[in-house]
Parts: sequence; C-alpha cells; structure tokens
Amino acid sequence: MSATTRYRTCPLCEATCGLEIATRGRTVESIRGDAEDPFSRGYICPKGPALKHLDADPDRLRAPLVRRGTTWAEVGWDEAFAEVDRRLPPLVARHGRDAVGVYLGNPSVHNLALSLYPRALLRVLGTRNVFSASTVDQMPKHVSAGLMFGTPLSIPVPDLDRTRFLLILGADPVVSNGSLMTAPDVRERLRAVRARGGKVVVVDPRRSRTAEEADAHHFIRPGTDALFLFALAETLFAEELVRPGRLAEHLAGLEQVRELARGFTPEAVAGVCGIPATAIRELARALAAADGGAVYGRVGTCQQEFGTLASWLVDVVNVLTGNLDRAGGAMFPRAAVGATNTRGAPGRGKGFRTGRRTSRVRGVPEVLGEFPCACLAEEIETPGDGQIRALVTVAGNPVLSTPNGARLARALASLDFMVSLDIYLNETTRHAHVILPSLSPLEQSHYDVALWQLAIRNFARWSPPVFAPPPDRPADWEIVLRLTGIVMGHGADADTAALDDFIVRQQVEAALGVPPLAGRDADEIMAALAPRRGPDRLVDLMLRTGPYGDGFGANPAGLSLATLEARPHGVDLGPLGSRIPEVLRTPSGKIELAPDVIVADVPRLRESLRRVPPPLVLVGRRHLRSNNSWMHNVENLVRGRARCTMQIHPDDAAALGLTDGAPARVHSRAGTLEVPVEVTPGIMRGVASLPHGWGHDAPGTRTRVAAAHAGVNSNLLADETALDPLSGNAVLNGTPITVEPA
Ligand SMILES: Nc1nc2c(c(=O)[nH]1)N[C@H]1C(S)=C(S)[C@@H](COP(=O)(O)OP(=O)(O)OC[C@H]3O[C@@H](n4cnc5c(=O)[nH]c(N)nc54)[C@H](O)[C@@H]3O)O[C@H]1N2
Ligand SMILES: Nc1nc2c(c(=O)[nH]1)N[C@H]1C(S)=C(S)[C@@H](COP(=O)(O)OP(=O)(O)OC[C@H]3O[C@@H](n4cnc5c(=O)[nH]c(N)nc54)[C@H](O)[C@@H]3O)O[C@H]1N2
Ligand code: SF4
Ligand SMILES: [Mo]
Repeated sequence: MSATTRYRTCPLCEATCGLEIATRGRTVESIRGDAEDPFSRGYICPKGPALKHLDADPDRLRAPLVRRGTTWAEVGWDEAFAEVDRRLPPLVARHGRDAVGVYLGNPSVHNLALSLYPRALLRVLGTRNVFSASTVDQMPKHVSAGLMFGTPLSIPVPDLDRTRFLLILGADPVVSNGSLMTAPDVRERLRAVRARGGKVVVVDPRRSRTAEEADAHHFIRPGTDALFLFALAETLFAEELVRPGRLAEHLAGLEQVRELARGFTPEAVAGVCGIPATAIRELARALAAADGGAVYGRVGTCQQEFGTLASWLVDVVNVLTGNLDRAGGAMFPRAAVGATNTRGAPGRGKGFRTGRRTSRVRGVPEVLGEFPCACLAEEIETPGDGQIRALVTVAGNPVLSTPNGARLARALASLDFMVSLDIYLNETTRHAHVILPSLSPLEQSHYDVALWQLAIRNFARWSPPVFAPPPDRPADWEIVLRLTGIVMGHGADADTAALDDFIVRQQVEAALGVPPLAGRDADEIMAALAPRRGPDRLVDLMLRTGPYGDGFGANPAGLSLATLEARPHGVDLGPLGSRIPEVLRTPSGKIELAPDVIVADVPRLRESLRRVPPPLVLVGRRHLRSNNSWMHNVENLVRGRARCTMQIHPDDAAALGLTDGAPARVHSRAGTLEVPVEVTPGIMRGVASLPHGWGHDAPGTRTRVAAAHAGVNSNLLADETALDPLSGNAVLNGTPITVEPA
C-alpha cells in the first residue's frame, strides 16, 4: 500500500492546529504540524500526534454497548436503537418531557456533527432540563458579552499578533493552548509581543508557565479579580485616563460605571487581592498608555463567585482605555461560518437576556436555554413533577468535570434510563444503559464552527475525513437523528436522510428572506447543495451565506466548501478588523457598559471587601499533556511522573506538617480525598492547586491506561452549591479546604 499525506485540523483543543497526517492503508504512520498552514505555521503540541493513539486505542468503543445489570453486551446498531426506543418514549409518555435531561460535554464543540445536530434532538425533546460544560467553564463570559454587545459569542479576543501590552488573568495559554482566544502556538506569539517591545503581565495565584514567559507576574487571591479590575477602572477615572476614543459615541452607561467604581480604590482592594496598590496603579497607567493593549481573562476569572462581574470588567477596562475594537487591543473576529453577529441587520438587534425560566429545585435562572450543571444531581434526586428520570449525555464526563462528582455519580446510578454518546466506558458512561460511540475523529469531516468565531485571525479550514468510516457504522449526525426520530415517535429506524433534508431546508428557508439569498428559491439552493449531506452540507450553506460566501452566485469570488476543499492548508482571511458599531446586536445599538443585571450584582462584590478570607483555598491547573478528563488513556501522554498532585507553598506545608511527595487528606464542604503533596514556591501562600479530570479508579470502567494512572477527582471537593448567580457557573476556584497529613 502506498503512503498518502492528508491535512486536517486537530480537534482536541481550541488552538485548531493544522496537522499533516501520513497514512498507509487504514493506519496512521505519523502526525506532524502542517508547516504550510498559514495559521498554525507547523506548530502542534504533544496531543496532536497522540490522535494516532486515540484512533488506534483498543479501549475506544467501536460498537454500541447495552448494559444488563452489571454486564455489558456489545450489540449491533439496530439493536442499540431498539433498546432506546423500547425505554425512552414510554418514560416521556408517562412522566412528561422534563423527565429527560441532557448534558452536552466539551468535545461536542470540537466535533462538527455534535456541534450542529443535537439542537434538533433538543427541539423534539422539548425538555427544560438542558445542561452543559459551559456552566463549569465560560458561561459568565457569554452573559457579559451578550449583555454588552448583544450576542453571547460576541467575545472580544486579544489581537495577539499586534498587541503591545497584554494583561492575562486566570489563564495559562502556554499550557492550555488558549481558550476563548483561538491561537496556535501562544508561547511563540507571546515571545513576539516582547520581541517587538511590548509587555506581558500575568495575574494568577500560581506562577504558571505563562507567568514564566511574562515580564511580570502578580499573585492574586482566588476570586478577587473583579475587585482588582474595578480598581484598575477606578484608577483610570481618578487619574483622568479614561479615553474611549472613537468608541465614545457608541457607549451607553459610561457615567454609571464611573459611579460604580467609586470606593474600589487600589488601596481598598489591595489587601483582599494580595496585590500592592502601587502595582495596580502602575498597571492601569500602562494599559492606558499602551499603543494597543488588551486585558484577557479566562477560566480563572469565570469559575469563581464573581465570574460575570470579572468577565464584564475585563471588557470595561478594554473600553475605558480605548483598546476595544482597535488594532493591538481586544477585537471582534469576523468568522466565515456560524456567527450570529454577522447575520441580520448590522448594528442593532434583539439583545440578550437570561432567566426566562428557573430550575425546579434551586430556582436558579436559565442562561442560554440551560440550567447550571451543578444543579443536575438535585434535579435527578428530588421527587416531584419534572424530576429527571432519564439522561442523555453527549461527549461529556460530568462525574469528573462538575462539582461534587460523588453526589452526581450516586444520582446517575438512580436513573431509570441513561444513554451516552461517548467513545469510552468511563466514570460517567458506566452509569448508562446504552452507549453509542462516535466514529474516530479521523473518520469524520471537521470544521470549527464555534472556535473560529474567537480566532485571533480570520481563518477557515476544511477537513475531510482521513479514513472512510467502517461501512456498518452510522456517522455521528445519523446517531443524533436516529435518536431524534425515536423521540418523534418514528421508531428505531427513522429516515435520517429525510430528517436531514428537513433540517437543511428549514435553514435555507430562513436564509431566503435576507441578502445574499433574498428573492432566491429554496429548491434551487437545495439543488446547489446536492449531493452533500449531513454536516458537510450545513457548513457549505453557512459558508456560502456567510460574510465571505459566494452567495450561491451572488458573489462568484466568494467562498464555498468546494473552494475550501481545494485549499487543504486553510484560507487566511486576514487580521482582525474594526467592527464597532456593525458587530453590535443590542436593542440600543450601543455598547451597554452598565447592564442592569450586572449593576445589580455590584453590591455583592462591595460586601466581599469586608470578608475575612479563608486560610486555605483550592484552585485548579492544567498540564500540556492532558485534556480535561479523557485523554488519560493514551500511554504517551500519561507516562512519567504522576501529575495529579496538590501543590502548596513551602510555608503552608510547614505550618500544616505536610512533606513533599507524602499524601495529604483534604476536606471541603463537599467531600474528602487523599492526594500526594507537591511543595513549591510557585504558588501563593494560602492557596493549593489540584488539576481536574483525574480519578479513574471507579469500578466497571474500560480505560485500562487511565486506570493505571488514576489520580483523584478534584471535583469531589468542589462545592455544587456555590454558583456565580448571574451565569450559574460553578465556583471551581477558591474552594475553602482544610488539609492534614494522611
Ligand atoms: N475542578 C475543575 N473542574 C473542571 C474544570 C476546572 O478547571 N476545574 N474545567 C472545566 C472545563 S473548562 C470543562 S470544558 C469541563 C469539561 O467537562 P466535560 O465535557 O463533561 O468533560 P470532558 O473531560 O471533556 O469529557 C469529554 C467526554 O467526551 C468523550 N468524547 C471525547 N471525544 C468524543 C467524540 O468525538 N464523540 C463522543 N461522543 N464523545 C467523545 C470522552 O470520552 C469523555 O467522556 O470540565 C470542567 N471541570
Ligand atoms: N493541556 C490542556 N489544554 C487544555 C485543557 C486541558 O485540560 N489541558 N482544557 C481545555 C479547556 S476545556 C479549556 S476551557 C481551556 C482553559 O484554558 P485556561 O483558561 O488557560 O486554563 P488553565 O490552564 O486552567 O488556566 C487557568 C489559570 O487560572 C488560575 N486561577 C485559578 N483561580 C484564579 C482566580 O481566582 N483568579 C485568577 N486570576 N487566576 C486564577 C490558575 O492558577 C490557572 O493558572 O484549556 C483547554 N486546553
Ligand atoms: S495545541 Fe495540541 S491539542 Fe491543541 S489543536 Fe494544537 S495540536 Fe491539537
Ligand atoms: Mo473548557
């Protein structure tokens, strides 16, 4: 068999690196970075080549599993769907729609079919009980962006390649490869900032890898970023450094922000944040003076009790310093596919709101049609109308990823029925009755619909499958549509092609009213999209009706899927450009600098200034060779020194009688665990750090490599009752703990 070279996007993290994959027959010979890729320029991290091992992993499920008691049977696809059809519709008929819960995990954003098709399933299910990994991650940013700019994915990203001052809070992009900032090879790009005379400053309770690359690093007490950011804003007002520049005429609420900032002086917050007032003032001045500067915050600023306030203040400071929507500042990408901020009339829209309903047990508001995943367990446990009795998980491992995993595991074990779309039998899916595995990433086409809406350059790259899927297996979109058919009452073998045609036609019809398809005919557009099916057809439609699209002939030089197919290294659509006011979709047509919902939460923050901080709190961290909970079954990635350790400062270790390498017992309100201690000066006093995604020692899983490197589940300690009230995001950082030698 001859060797072939294929190019595709790595689907594992938000960096979206271009891969060059050498294959022979059905085997991968090697995976390298694609040097000709204009965006990733040959960069990859160690996880990219590990796709080869993921593809070949004998533990990766290739056929559906059905559980009968404690034994699993590998069954054919028809039998698996028949089992779902036998159990799910009667349950809905008896207990109502809300009796079915859905949890969407992180990889459903990184899998094209799973990012486009579950919404059809959710629609026919009609349940209020929708949950996702967003509420352990970035929901606060969706809320602040939605309220300020009108759509929840209008999130400004640092213009990394042109910025001259970057303030990074609660992110470690050298390790995570960036998040809500799609940028391959962040380390090199940060080095370039410094090489052109710019500065990088990191604010983090740990001296992270990113901090080591920076000009300056300040430890901050977990959960106090909003105070710190308010103090930056207060300084800008007090020292008359507020210069929104050309944004001024597009702002609403500037004076209100000035009022809100009063009292949050650097001196008032310094003690609580652990950052000297002089350092805060200097940072405010440096940002104001920078010729293109940006504040960037990520999970550290979201997974905390003031997540929405911190996320909002990041953009407030960017506005006050005139850095929003300016080269080198924080800018809005203009994505080729899927962005709501390129659709409809530019500059004004319906805006964004939350709380259209509240959760049954705790009464917390809905955000983006979801309830906090920290509420999932109680919705399963608590009897009454609307109790969740069946659960569908899609590419998620909430037992390891969401707070109080032990309670959730018990709740899952009590469900009447659970079906998981997943590639492993793991800590979560072991509770399922039916597991329906995806194809290998290398057997599917790919396009990053969400992540290129957050990219530091406008970019598009199409990835056809590297290998043809095995003939007996449904594609992921067909799996979702067969479930959809079952819920619709069509039985176990719904006509997925007809459902798919229906979905696409609906989207075509929705696009007919507006340019570039105004006045065109649905049949004509459907014919032009033929013979593509599934996600490929949807991407072609979105691309061609998008801002760079060929408009089905209206703009012949524009993009279609065919043009992307001819450019396997990707198409560079240029650096980010100014988009204010056109990007806005607020009802006022302004940037809402002081949305009511957010303003109402400021007193809670002010109160926190009076609190006595707990003596020891827990935060997370990531490792380059890891990816949340599910890449630990790849030997190459877990080999070597155990990484699931609790880092603690030498002074704290001494005070608590802890020794490096010895086990400690850790307690929180939610639970207790034992973990080896790692004593390091690279962490703030009063803070300990434990990575999440470990704890692969549950019985009945089928991930042999991961089980041999089990580690502990840090989310046994995270408190499911602690939420950011505006977004419902879990407070995963800043959890009060006590520690003793074990
Ligand atoms: N304490 C603490 N907890 C955290 C975090 C933290 O920083 N600290 N981070 C949070 C964040 S940011 C996130 S995003 C969440 C992630 O939370 P989750 O999305 O719930 O968890 P993952 O670990 O990403 O699990 C992904 C699941 O998808 C499966 N999978 C992988 N690829 C595919 C595929 O192609 N198809 C299908 N069907 N399944 C697939 C895997 O086997 C695994 O079961 O964790 C959160 N939890
Ligand atoms: N290698 C690897 N890459 C990944 C992942 C992975 O698991 N491993 N997960 C992917 C996912 S799903 C996501 S969402 C992204 C996340 O990407 P990042 O946001 O860059 O995530 P982390 O590397 O966890 O960095 C978060 C930082 O916040 C700090 N921190 C904790 N609490 C606070 C606080 O209160 N304030 C401040 N200022 N800092 C705080 C932590 O010490 C840590 O350094 O990474 C993605 N990429
Ligand atoms: S940084 Fe690594 S995991 Fe992320 S896309 Fe690139 S190669 Fe894949
Ligand atoms: Mo995430």
